[in-house]
Amino acid sequence: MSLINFIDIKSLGDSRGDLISLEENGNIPFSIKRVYYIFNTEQGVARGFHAHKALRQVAFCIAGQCEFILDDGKNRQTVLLDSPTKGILIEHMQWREMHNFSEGCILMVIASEHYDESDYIRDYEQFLREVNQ
Ligand code: T46
Repeated sequence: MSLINFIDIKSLGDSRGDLISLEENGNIPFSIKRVYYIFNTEQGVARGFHAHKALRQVAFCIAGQCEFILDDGKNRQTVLLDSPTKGILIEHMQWREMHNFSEGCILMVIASEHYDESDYIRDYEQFLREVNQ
């Protein structure tokens, strides 16, 4: 079973350029509580290395590209995010890592919940225990 669920967004572009619209419970499959973006990532830096107990998210590279690793405790898959029209759905209890950020990468994330540090599992062994129980 693939861990990678792409969210393909149709651009509403015309001869003037492109336009992407994101709507909760529409092309984003949950109610949106938060949006954040990651930029100015130094070359060679990797981020993530955690799972969330409940949070669901959709991630897009709206500029540049980066690689996501998703891991459900049994399988691990890598995907390249390289288009503002191509998002991935990151479900709860999926370990994620982000690698190989290009220069100028802007990673935008749409989240189903407000920020809550207690929702994070930042230890991989703890994640394996919880996801496999
Ligand atoms: C995720 C991946 C894709 C906040 O205060 N509010 C926020 O909404 C967020 C997202 C972070 N923070 C604080 C917590 C840390 O002190 O910002 C700092 C950096 O966060 P973190 O180290 O968790 O960043 P990443 O890039 O490892 O992970 C982030 C998200 O936290 C996470 O939910 O799924 O991007």
